[in-house]
Amino acid sequence: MSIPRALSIAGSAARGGAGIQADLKTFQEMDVFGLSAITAIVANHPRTDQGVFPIAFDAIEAQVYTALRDIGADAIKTGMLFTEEIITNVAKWIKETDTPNIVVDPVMIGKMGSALLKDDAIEAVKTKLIPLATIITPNMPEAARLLETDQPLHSVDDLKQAAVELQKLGPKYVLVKGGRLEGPAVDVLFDGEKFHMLEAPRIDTIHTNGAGCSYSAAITAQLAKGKSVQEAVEEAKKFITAAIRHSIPFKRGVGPTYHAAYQKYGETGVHITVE
Ligand code: PXL
Repeated sequence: MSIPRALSIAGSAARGGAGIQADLKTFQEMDVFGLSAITAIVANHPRTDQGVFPIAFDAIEAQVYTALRDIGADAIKTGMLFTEEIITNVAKWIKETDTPNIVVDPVMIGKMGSALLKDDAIEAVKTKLIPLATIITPNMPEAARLLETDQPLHSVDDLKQAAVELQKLGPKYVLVKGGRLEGPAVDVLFDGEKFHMLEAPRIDTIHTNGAGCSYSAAITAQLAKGKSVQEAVEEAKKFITAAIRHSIPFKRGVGPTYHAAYQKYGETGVHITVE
């Protein structure tokens, strides 16, 4: 017997809702065999207040090498890569594999405020990693940052324009996520020709820690299963909308989304239009 496999190269989030933890929970929900390579640990030290603990480069290389050599991957997702050295090498490793589906989530700042990417590493994301991507999944601030514009994105039209510009960096598809829009949460998927608008109702909650990670992990899982990019994004949007609808406050700060929600409760609030 065989099942689809997905490798996440990302940070470990001790709070359990984002990063590698979100990715593996999402892969499991979708019956995809999850593999991980941890680049850094995100957790707050109670005395020093240190928030990011990088992993030695050799340990990152060992994880990627072992995962791909012993198990293999039908899709690879990148999340928190943190440094230029890691980005450059992840790009090299991706080029060396025959994995057909590459999802690049260009994470920069966590919902709890952690810096997940060094400022001097953004250029490497743009020039080395994004050109290899099947799909990139920036949110609105990340899209603006990648485009080096001081103009924040406000409207669905801004998202569409950003998607067109970002596609020029070389990924096959761009998904600009409209989680920070006013009104419904509309995401724009652009394939170089058509726009797919995925609309979900705005859910009134602050508890969305790891929503971006989980959304792109769901896309990764669906691609690993052989779905088209459009199908993968549609299923993932339903998954993350349900997960946000049923998100969990827990004890302190921004709570996580609930990864089991889509399986348990389904989701009928997502609507798609094509232009
Ligand atoms: O959601 C972005 C994110 C990605 N990766 C790690 C994180 C976070 C947010 O907290 O901790 C490791």
